[in-house]
Amino acid sequence: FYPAVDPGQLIEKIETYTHGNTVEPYRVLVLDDSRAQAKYMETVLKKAGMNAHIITDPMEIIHALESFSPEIIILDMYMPGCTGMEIARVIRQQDRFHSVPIIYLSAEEDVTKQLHAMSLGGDDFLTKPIDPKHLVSTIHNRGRRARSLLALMIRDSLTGLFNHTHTLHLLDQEIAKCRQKDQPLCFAMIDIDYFKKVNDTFGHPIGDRVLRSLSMFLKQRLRKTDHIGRYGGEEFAVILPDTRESDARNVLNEIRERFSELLQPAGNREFSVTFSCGVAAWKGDSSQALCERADRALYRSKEQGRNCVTA
Ligand code: GH3
Ligand code: MG
Ligand code: MG
Ligand code: MG
Repeated sequence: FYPAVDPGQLIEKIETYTHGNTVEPYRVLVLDDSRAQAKYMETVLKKAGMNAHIITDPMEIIHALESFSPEIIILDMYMPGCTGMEIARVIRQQDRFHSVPIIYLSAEEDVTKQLHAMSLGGDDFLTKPIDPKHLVSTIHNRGRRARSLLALMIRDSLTGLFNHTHTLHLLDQEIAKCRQKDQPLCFAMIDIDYFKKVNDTFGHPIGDRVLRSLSMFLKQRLRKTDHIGRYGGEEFAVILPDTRESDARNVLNEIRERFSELLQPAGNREFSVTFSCGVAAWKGDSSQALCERADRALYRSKEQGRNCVTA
């Protein structure tokens, strides 16, 4: 039997601020075979401002991982037909959920058993009956760490842009959206011209600064809904959702022209840098095919003498 939730008892609503925005509610998946327990957890978590998804059947776990994409998972230890530890093993088998925090929740008081459960893929062990404050604060702490780790993992450290892997992940996501909404999408590849010469002439640190300068430039001039990634060394990728090919070409051409006018400082000297760009519109095909078309367009820009945008 579970007590009614007293909001006053709960930890104050989670309002962590970063960049002036309220942090998105944590997506918490709860698996407990007891419907009453599951409902109670749902109430507690929702009152704490979290996005809770409750399942009572262990068989639903795979589907829930896929459709809900949890950031934190809470598992009951004993369920009919399986244990929380077995479920944890299934979760850990998926690359994407390899380090998602897993919190066990059980009436189990035997510390040896608790520690054994932890050794099998769990991060915390909370005992029933749950103390709402303890639960919410555990989720909050685990969630914050998981998010900051994830934020580091998806970024390139030199430029702060998305890294190669995450850029491709975003591209797949955007393509999936386009399939549903029947919207256009463009993908652009950018490669700095004669960048080796910049390094050779002015040194590697100046070269690094040029990479950061182009990153900032792209961030400032593209929309918030566009995604910018560092695809490789001096190559960048831009995903432009809801954009037609002619618009993408115009935007990137404008950026190309402005960037080429920018003076890059090097001690008491100044120099300028250009880039070439290839644009491709999504044609209902795979992200791989789209990338290949953008790459070929980029190659044509290089062939045509560089400092231009080709679609
Ligand atoms: P092209 O116009 O044909 O693209 O010529 P390029 O010189 O730009 O192309 P190339 O592929 O020959 O050289 C790329 C250079 O980019 C070589 C490499 O040292 C440099 N580079 C790659 N990553 C970094 C980095 O993180 N920092 C710096 N400073 N240079 C980098
Ligand atoms: Mg149970
Ligand atoms: Mg290159
Ligand atoms: Mg280059």
